[in-house]
Amino acid sequence: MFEKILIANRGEIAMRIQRACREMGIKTVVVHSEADRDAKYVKLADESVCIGPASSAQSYLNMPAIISAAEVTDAQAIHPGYGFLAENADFAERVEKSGFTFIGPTPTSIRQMGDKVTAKQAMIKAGIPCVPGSNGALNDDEEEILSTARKIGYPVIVKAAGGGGGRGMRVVRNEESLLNAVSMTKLEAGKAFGNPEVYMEKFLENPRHIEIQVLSDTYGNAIWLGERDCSMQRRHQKVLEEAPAPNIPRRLVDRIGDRCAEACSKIGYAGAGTFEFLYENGEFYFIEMNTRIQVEHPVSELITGLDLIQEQIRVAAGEKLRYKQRDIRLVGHALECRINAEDPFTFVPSPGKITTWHAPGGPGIRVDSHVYTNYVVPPFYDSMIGKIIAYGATREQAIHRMQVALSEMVVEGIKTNLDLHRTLMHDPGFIQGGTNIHYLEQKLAEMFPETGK
Ligand code: MV4
Repeated sequence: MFEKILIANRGEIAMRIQRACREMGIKTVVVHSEADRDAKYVKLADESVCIGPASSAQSYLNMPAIISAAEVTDAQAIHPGYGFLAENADFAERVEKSGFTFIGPTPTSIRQMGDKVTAKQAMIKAGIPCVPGSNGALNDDEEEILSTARKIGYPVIVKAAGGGGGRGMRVVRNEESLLNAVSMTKLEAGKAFGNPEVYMEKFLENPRHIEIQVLSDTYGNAIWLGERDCSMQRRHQKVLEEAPAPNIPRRLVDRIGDRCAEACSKIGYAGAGTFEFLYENGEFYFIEMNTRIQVEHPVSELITGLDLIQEQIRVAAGEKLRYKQRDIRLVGHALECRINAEDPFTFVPSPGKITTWHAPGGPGIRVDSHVYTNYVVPPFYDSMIGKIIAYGATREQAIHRMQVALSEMVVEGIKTNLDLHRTLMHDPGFIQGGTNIHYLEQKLAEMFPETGK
């Protein structure tokens, strides 16, 4: 096992990785920007290295600075967390070439999944159901593009191979607007991702976003750790996640989960990962695979009893998976509310000094956060300041526990989305379960018709 791991991230996930390491007796090095110098998790680490100014480009995205920090502190492995360099294949490659272990899948896997066209081709080959669409990237033949869309049937969606997470896509509802939409998406994709390739899919109007958590080792063993429902989102930012997904027949989820684990072995995937699906009318359709640990990983931890960060570290250290699929039992229900420092009406980030931070507790309540009273939320990074995760034997119990936790939680000095969560926990649609990806935006439009949000 590693003796020392460098954490190439900040905020709650830096704190989360540090806790996992300390429990395993692994020393930690935290790299930080000048803006994060005084954060408590930086002081809690065994060592810390300032790698640059506040701007992410010069600190958390600064590959040479991070690798130098690993060299000077004699760390053996680098955990990238999520965001920043977590899904950067070049970074993973440079980490490995410098003699360190990248805690995550191979650069080849990251690259394969980073290109949504090669990802989809790999999934089709591995027997994962995908959204009907073009066979690979579109070429320049206009007649062929038109006939592909005709075969799929309108509406279609044109997506950039280099996109993902909602970036670089266009819905096309009729043949008249298709060719222009394709050229526009190509042009934008070339500029934004350095790759003008686009592909086409049937556009699903009202799907749910269901994802499967997987974990595999470097010996071809792979398991899946239940699903998460991440449909409650606004502008591609998840707000609330839960596991298991309510109101989906168990046999359907089990079947897709088994396929995902099988696919991991087939494609030689090693590490933690997430298969993203759209779920509509009783069918799952693969859209993307994430090759990182995700923000919402705690809900999977609570229903499986695993520590996903520790398992990532074990797999990266070359250990065999400690669990077979039959060892995995999904027990109970978990919800996660993301607490953001933001204006509750405009959703504009609200950085500044937290004058009161009172976190909830009690049975089944977990709070993953790096903040505290008098912490100053810097304006340079993501506005998420923590997560409340509630676990219960049933969904109903998890909701009740989350309601109580949200009523206890006090954050003063900055604006937050706590009231939105309090509203959602009593929302009839949410309580019934199984809302689609448009539900929250529609609800917000009804709540605040004048703001147009
Ligand atoms: C889609 C879709 C409908 N049909 N693909 C958005 C993020 C990226 N991961 C894929 N996305 C979508 N792809 C087809 N064929 C609708 C979305 C989508 C969406 C997906 C998941 C969660 C939130 C979303 C919000 C808007 C659109």
